[in-house]
Formats: sequence, structure tokens, C-alpha cells
Amino acid sequence: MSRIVTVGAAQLGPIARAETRTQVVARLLALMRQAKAHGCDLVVYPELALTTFFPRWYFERQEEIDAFFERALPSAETQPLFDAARELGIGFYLGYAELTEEGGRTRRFNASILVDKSGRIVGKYRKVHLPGHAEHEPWRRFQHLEKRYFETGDLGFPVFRAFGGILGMCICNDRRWPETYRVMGLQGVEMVLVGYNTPVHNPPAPEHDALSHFHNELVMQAGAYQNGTWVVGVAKGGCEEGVDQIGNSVIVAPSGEIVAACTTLGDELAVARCDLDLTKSYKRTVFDFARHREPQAYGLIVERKGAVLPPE
Ligand code: CDV
Repeated sequence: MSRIVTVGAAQLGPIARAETRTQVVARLLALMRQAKAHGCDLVVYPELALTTFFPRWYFERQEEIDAFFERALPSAETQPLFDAARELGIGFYLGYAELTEEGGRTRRFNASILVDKSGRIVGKYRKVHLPGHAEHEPWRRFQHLEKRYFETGDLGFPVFRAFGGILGMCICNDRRWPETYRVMGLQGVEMVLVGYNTPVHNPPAPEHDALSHFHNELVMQAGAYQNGTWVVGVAKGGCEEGVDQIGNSVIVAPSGEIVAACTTLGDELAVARCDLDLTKSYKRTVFDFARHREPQAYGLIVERKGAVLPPE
């Protein structure tokens, strides 16, 4: 049997701070139309795909920060994406900054939605693993203030029955953590969608810079294989407001092999015909969790943050 979902990894080149939502949405629509022409069922955009990656700056005024957030989706500027999805019969994953009033307070998340072919939101995710720092660190060439501007996601890692399969979402730094894939793997996920903004330069550990592509591919290939799932990883690439981003968007099969990849650092579509039934030969053999996982034998799995570190 085969269950084909044709997916377009819609990488974006840099988004300038001055670029408007309307201008960005025009770029997203151009990629969506290309995806349709390639027979895609689903198009996947990066993390925070509607604006520049604003956590690279320290802002003191809340209004300046909130200008990067969406108060509703669809909004006047983003409605054309939902309309085009319905007209073309193509779904999408979109990363964005979410501002919401909940429980009598304002909350801000780094979020993503999954939209089906009728233009309806069928899934929502809020980023769990927020990298970076919460205070201004002027020694850095650029900031990474996700811990200041966002709350930790409170939706867990849900999966969604959509596109004829079981799909899950995560965002950027989440892809580096095995538990991201495993929590979805334990729910039978067949395709994980992940958007990212990854600078080439890692200020606290510049010795990792030359390995940024290797680490990007390593984590998604391992997550795919160890959970018998497709992984669609989509980047923002190129030099955005003076910061080089890795690009390196890839589609990974349940075998762990990369089957499609972007080759530029700009707006580009990589397409793969993903057979969800390919997940079975992994989920029913080497990674048959019901038969082979031994959680009772793992001993001390403590529910705590952090771990024992070697001495300095
Ligand atoms: N946007 C991100 O989450 N970026 C991180 C960087 C800071 C390491 C990433 O994991 O790609």
C-alpha cells in the first residue's frame, strides 16, 4: 500500500525588518503556487515566517516587540494565504509569533499552525524548547532573546490526523531534542513538520559554527529514523539584518535518508513524494515500541530539569 503526501519545503531567504506582512505573504503565496504546480498536498514554511527574526534584538518598549506578533490568524494581511490554500486545494504549516489574551493576561508564544486543504486550521503548536537568554547580553554580536519574548509552550507535542496520516509539529530548537520526536513517535506520528531560523554563528560556542549543517541534518535524520517518521525541515536562509542563517532545508525519510534539499539560501522550494506507509517497516520492526521499548528498565528517569555535569 502507499499513502502519498507530496510536500513542498518552502524555504525563505532573508526577511528585512522593514518588510511588511503583505510583502512577505506575497512571497509565501508565490511559493505556494509553485508547490501546487509541483503537485504538492502540503507546503511547509519556516519558523516566524511573517517577519524578520526579531529575537536578535533587545527592545525595551513592549509596543516595539508586540509589532512582530499576530493577534489573530487569519488576519487581514494573512487571509490571502488561507484563501489560496482553499482555492488551490493545498495545506500549509506556518510559524508565527502569537499574542493571545488567556486567563485574564497577555501571553506570547513562538507558535505554528497546520492548515488543511480547505483553508481550515486543524492543528496548533507552541514552541517548547526556547533557546538563548532572557537578559540583554551586549557582548554578543547579535542577541537571541527567545527566553525574554516568549513563554514556554503549554500544548505539549500533540499529533493531528490530517492529510491521510498522523502529523506533528515542532519549531526550530525543538528539533535538537530527542524527546520532541519520541513524544510524537509514541503517538504514532508519520510526518513531523519543523520550521527554523538557525544562525551560522553560535555566540556562546563558536567552535560549533563549522558544524552547523552537520548538526542540523544529524538531529532530523536521527529523529526520523529512531521514530520511523518523515521529517520536513524548513529554514530561513541567507544574511538577514547582518546575521547569516544556515538555510539547509531538507526532507528526511523514515530511513533517515535525506530525499530532497534546498540548494540556495533564498526563497526556494524542495519537493518530495512522501509515502506515509514507508513508516511501517520501521514502526513494525526495529522501532516497534510496544515490543522492544523497555521503559521499566531505564532506572532513574527523573522528572527534573538539567543533569549531572562533569566538573569545570
Ligand atoms: N530559532 C532557534 O531556535 N534557533 C536555535 C539556535 C539559537 C541554536 C536552533 O536550534 O537552531
